[in-house]
Formats: sequence, C-alpha cells, structure tokens
Amino acid sequence: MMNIDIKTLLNIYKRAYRIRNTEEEIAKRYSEQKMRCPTHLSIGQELVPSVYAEFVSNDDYAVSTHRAHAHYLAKGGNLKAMIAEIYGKESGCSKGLGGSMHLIDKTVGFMGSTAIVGGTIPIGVGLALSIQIKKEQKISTVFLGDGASEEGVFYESLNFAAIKELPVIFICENNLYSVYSGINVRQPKKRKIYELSKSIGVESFYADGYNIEDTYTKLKHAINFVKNHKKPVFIELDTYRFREHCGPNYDNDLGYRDISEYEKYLEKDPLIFLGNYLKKSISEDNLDSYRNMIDIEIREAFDFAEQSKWPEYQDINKYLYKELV
Ligand SMILES: Cc1ncc(C[n+]2csc(CCOP(=O)(O)OP(=O)(O)O)c2C)c(N)n1
Ligand SMILES: [Mg+2]
Repeated sequence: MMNIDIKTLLNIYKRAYRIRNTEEEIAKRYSEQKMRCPTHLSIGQELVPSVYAEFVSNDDYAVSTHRAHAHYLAKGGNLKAMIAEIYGKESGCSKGLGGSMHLIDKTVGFMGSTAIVGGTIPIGVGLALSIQIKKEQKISTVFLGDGASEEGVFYESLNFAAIKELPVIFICENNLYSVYSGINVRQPKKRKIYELSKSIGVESFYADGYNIEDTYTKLKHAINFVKNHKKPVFIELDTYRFREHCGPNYDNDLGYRDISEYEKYLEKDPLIFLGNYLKKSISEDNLDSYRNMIDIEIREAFDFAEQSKWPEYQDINKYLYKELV
C-alpha cells in the first residue's frame, strides 16, 4: 500500500498518461513532416512533472529546457496551443515562432524554455529575485537536466540564489545522459550532483524519480522548504528516457547505452505501475473512461493544430517585442 491517497494518485496518473500519450502521438505523426522543428520527447520521464504539479499553482513561475513538453503541461500550459506551436501555427503558445523547444505561457507562469543547455537557469533565478523584491508568495522552478549541471552558469546561478536566499527550486532530472554521453564519462565517479549543489550552499535532496512515494514525499518536502523558508532548494531525481535524444525513434542500436539498462527502466515504468495499482481501487472500466477522455482531448489538439493558420511574417516584431515578452 502506498502512503498517498487514491485521489492524488489518480491525478498523478492522469497527468502522466496525458503527457505520455501526447508525446506518443507526436512520435506517431512526426514522419508526416508537418511538425518541422526538432522534438525532444520525455517518454519515460513523466513521473517527476506529474507529481510536481500537485504542489504548485499558476501563480508560481517555471522555466525549462529543450525537453519541455511535460513541464509545460504539468504547469498548466494549454495542450492545443502546445501542439499548434509544434506545427508552427499562429495559434501556438509562442505564435508558431518557437517550436517544440521554445514554449511559453505567461498566463500559467510557464516563463519559457530554450534549446541552449543551461540557458534558463539564470532566468529562473532572476524570476525568484523579482518575487523577493516584490515580496510575493510565489516560488520559481528551474527544470534542468544532468548535462546542464556541467555549464558554468549553473554554478553562478546556484551561488547567487544561495547568497540572496531566493525562493527557487532547481529540479534536476538526471536521465543519465547528455545526448549520447553517459554521466560516467562526463563527471567524476561517485560525485553526486545534489552533493555538489549542497557544497555551493543550497539545501539539496535526492529522490528516485521512478519511485512514486519517494518522488512524492521528497518533492513535497523540497517545495514546502522553499515556500516556508524562502530559500533555494536543489533536488536531483533519477529518471530515464525511452526514446532517442532528439526525435521520435529509438536509438538503442547506436550502442551508447546497454539494452539491459534500458530494459531495467522499462520494466519499472511508473506509469504502468500506477495504472496497475489504481485498477485495484477504481476498476479497469473507470480507468479506461479517464484514458478515453484524455485520448479525445489529444486528438482534438492535433485537429486544432492542423486547422490553424500560419503566422503572418510581418507580425513577427509585434509578437516578439510586445505580446510574448
Ligand atoms: C550550450 C549548449 N551546449 C550544447 C548543446 C547541445 N545539446 C543539446 S541537448 C544536450 C544534452 C543536455 O543534456 P541534459 O541537460 O542532461 O538534458 P537531457 O537531454 O538529458 O534531457 C546538449 C549537449 C546545446 N544545445 N547548448
Ligand atoms: Mg540528461
């Protein structure tokens, strides 16, 4: 028995299922060549953002990376606007000018994502500084990958957040890889990212991002710490991506990671685990009806994107300098 109530688990499951199936649909349709931007899928990594959504509201800020779909949706971003953005349409959340890696929706506090690894870390810290100056109750979230912790700006940003005692949480999803380089060839053995961040002066935690209870308990504690103490927190969560670094396919044939490693994570896929767990309390039929509703919503989002019009290029300056920023 898990120590989390069924209603909460169901919410987490619905979110994770929605993120997974949205990305599965992107993967399925990608070869049609209507989505022309590079697309980094987080299939396999849904648990962390789905749990995170339990503890933040639209007033809080979040920034993300090139692998941002899950974070955008978890933060309350509009699904139709995200798919339209990936299709490059004017109804997209960035007016069709950004694509998959440049999602923004200020109405829900999703303040942007970027393809420059580490690029949004100081932006999330700056947002936390604005919260402090305005004496607001919000928190700022910086989603980052393990690879981003190797950028110089990571150290500057954590140091600044620690010195200024800023209300920011750094959520590091460690999927073991930066493109095709495993963490073992990039960082000294046995050095943990969360221990490194602790040494900079930021309260730091670790959780198994494939374990529902551990992820829930530690994320809740970490986010409450930022809210209560108004100080920065870093949390590292282990996770795993199932598909290739960039694109809709699988890339295990490239030989950069062991099939046995991939299969180990596939076997403990939290989405499958949670579905099986919930079946016992709320019946397969009920789960099916939730899943069907989500599948319909996803299909409608793709229809919306396909039917939307292209942006007018003479409006680019208007969008960039007035409406988005
Ligand atoms: C400054 C910069 N350096 C290198 C790249 C190329 N690049 C794109 S994604 C990526 C991997 C980043 O790894 P991680 O932060 O762990 O995120 P993940 O892809 O695993 O989600 C790299 C090196 C880039 N986009 N920007
Ligand atoms: Mg990574």
